Amino acid sequence: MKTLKIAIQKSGRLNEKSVEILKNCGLSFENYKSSLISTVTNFPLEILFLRDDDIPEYVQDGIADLGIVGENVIVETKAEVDYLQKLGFGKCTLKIAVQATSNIQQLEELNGKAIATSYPVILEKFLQEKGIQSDIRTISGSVEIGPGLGLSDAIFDIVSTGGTLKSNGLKPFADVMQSEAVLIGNKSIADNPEVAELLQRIRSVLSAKS
Ligand code: PRT
Ligand code: ZN
Repeated sequence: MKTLKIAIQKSGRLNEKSVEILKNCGLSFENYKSSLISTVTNFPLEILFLRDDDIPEYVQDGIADLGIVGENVIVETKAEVDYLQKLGFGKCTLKIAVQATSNIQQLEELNGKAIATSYPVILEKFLQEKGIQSDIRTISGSVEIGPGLGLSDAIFDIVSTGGTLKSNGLKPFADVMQSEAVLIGNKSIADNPEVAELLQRIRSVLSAKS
């Protein structure tokens, strides 16, 4: 029997809930400490602890068979993987935001404007669909400070409570994408009986919760 591998986030917003759902499936393993791989003692499964950004590609390339990651990261990395199950945590919305004092009203007003983001692929697809041409500035983090410093006219980022936007003098302008954590699989593992067993356990954990 082949030992499956599942990639989950090493640390960050999705780690705790990812570990929790696997434990609730009856799997015994140690959470990430310093080893990047943990062996499940009562199921043919190894857990790989990775940066979330790397998870879709690892699953696409078959280095991991399964993964738990935010939909936003899957779309942004353009990875070709199967979406097996939405997991109900890590919920957020990717939004375009502008300065709270801005009187911008229509999407068309973003034509020619600079938008700072860490998610250029998702943003570009949205703007293209709307026929808008903006100057997308890709930066790796803290995009919220851009407008205040005059670096960009708007930002495109993940929002959950909206507190970060507010404390940086920004307001939401347009919702682009909803996201939550999902279980993804490599394209070639659909018929694997252990995957089917794990998926069934995850689904019963989720339905017991709702
Ligand atoms: O180290 P690694 O690369 O693995 O982690 P990371 O720092 O890239 O990601 P992490 O742990 O911050 O987020 C992992 C995933 O959680 C994201 O890809 C989303 O799918 C999901 N998620 C859910 C969020 C949020 N909610 C969220 N609020 N990711 C980020 N945020 C940020 C947001 O951008 C803002 O800056 O949290 C800040 C607070 O948000 P507010 O609106 O509540 O103020
Ligand atoms: Zn990341």
